[in-house]
Amino acid sequence: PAVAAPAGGKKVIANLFEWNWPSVASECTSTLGPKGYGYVQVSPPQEHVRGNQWWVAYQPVSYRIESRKGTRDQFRSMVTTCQAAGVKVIVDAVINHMSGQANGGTGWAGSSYQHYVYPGIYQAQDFHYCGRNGNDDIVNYNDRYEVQNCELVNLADLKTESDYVRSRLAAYLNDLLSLGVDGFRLDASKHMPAADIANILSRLSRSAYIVQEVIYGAGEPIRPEEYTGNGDVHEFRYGKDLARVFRSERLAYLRNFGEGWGHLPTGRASVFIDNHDTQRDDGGVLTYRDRGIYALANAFMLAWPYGSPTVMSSYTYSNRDAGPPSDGNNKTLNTACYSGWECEHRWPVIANMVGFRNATEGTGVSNWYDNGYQHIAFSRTGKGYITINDEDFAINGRSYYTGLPAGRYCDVIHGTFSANTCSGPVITVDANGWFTANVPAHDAIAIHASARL
Ligand code: LM2
Repeated sequence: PAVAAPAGGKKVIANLFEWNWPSVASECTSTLGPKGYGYVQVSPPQEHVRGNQWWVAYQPVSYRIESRKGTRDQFRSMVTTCQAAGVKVIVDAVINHMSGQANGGTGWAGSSYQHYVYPGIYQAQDFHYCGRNGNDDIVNYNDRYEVQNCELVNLADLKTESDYVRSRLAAYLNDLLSLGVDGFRLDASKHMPAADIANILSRLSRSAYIVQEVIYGAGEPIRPEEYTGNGDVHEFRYGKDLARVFRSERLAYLRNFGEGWGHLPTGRASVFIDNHDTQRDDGGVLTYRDRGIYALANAFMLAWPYGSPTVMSSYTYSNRDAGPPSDGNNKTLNTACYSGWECEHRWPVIANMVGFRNATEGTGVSNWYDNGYQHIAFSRTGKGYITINDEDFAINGRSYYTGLPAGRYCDVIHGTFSANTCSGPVITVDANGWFTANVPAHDAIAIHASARL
């Protein structure tokens, strides 16, 4: 049985892309728990092909929990540590395919493999051979059969309609559940029929949070909506549309962002500004390289009540294929934030807005304001208020109606609230629910009920 994110509670996911297990564990304790993140998403934990590219993780050769990111024991201990810090763990599960190397070899943990033979796990009969395009690769995304029966970049495509393959995949997921994990991001879900995923999930030993990767493509026959019966679905239009709005349109257009733009139902949408694929392969999206505007876009995502947000956390790269900082044997090094790793989830604006999301959970939007262009503001009714000024000029001396109880609130965009003190500016809401403040160009102010002095 699968369930979506539980109502209420802390729902923000931090995607610690390619972090090793000891580093994930210490981040849960030092930062993710204290800042209010509800989940950490980790990169694929199973044995994979060797190499220093990040994408070796997406080429499984066995389901041993042993990878460049750590051993089974380190993984188990990471899960326990994160949960003790109040952070649930979501695993990126690669279940559509195995490796794509034309020649076999030896995996990270020592398992030998051939392209369609993974001894003791899968044999040639367990894979699809679609008989198209000369090499069985997917070419035409307008053809449902091809997308679900041919190979994604030569990756050996599992026959997910077969009872044996389903049971083997469920055994892998159940092993992860036995190690305590709380949910799965199902990689390449679009390449598996929704009914196959439903069958695999029906074999799970307990409920788990499910998010499926189904990349929206205009006019394509396979649609994200087909998968909502299984759990949440990544809404790829969100980050693309938001980037366009920030780069070349108007923030004023965001007043009905989400379902009003034709995106998935809010209760099923998993949203993000960028992920590990789009930051590399989709020139349009905002990424850590956009710095202040990236922080503002994340602040909007965390303030706006649509979908379940994921905050991306990247390592620094210039070459698309380059793996994370690692030792001479391609073992991933411990994370050093701001030195080879971007750690967007720690940026003060982003980390503090997680607290805003938690404080305003379950409330709607009211008091929308826009100037027709790049200045917007809105309340999360009774609990919070944000104004974002993405104009090239400061907006000074304006008054904002928040509807919040009178009081002194920490501006969490410029200060951190802790132990009842604010390290930045304090915003005073008067008895009628108004405050007056200056907002610099490309900046914001945000206040909420859990950061009130
Ligand atoms: C995904 N979602 O559906 C992941 O989010 C994405 O990152 C994965 O691609 C993909 N599906 C497969 O799990 C990455 C990466 C590719 C890489 C594959 C497999 O973006 O570049 O492909 O993982 O490691 C690489 C080579 C490719 C080669 C393939 C097989 O780039 O040229 O194909 O390995 O050897 C011949």
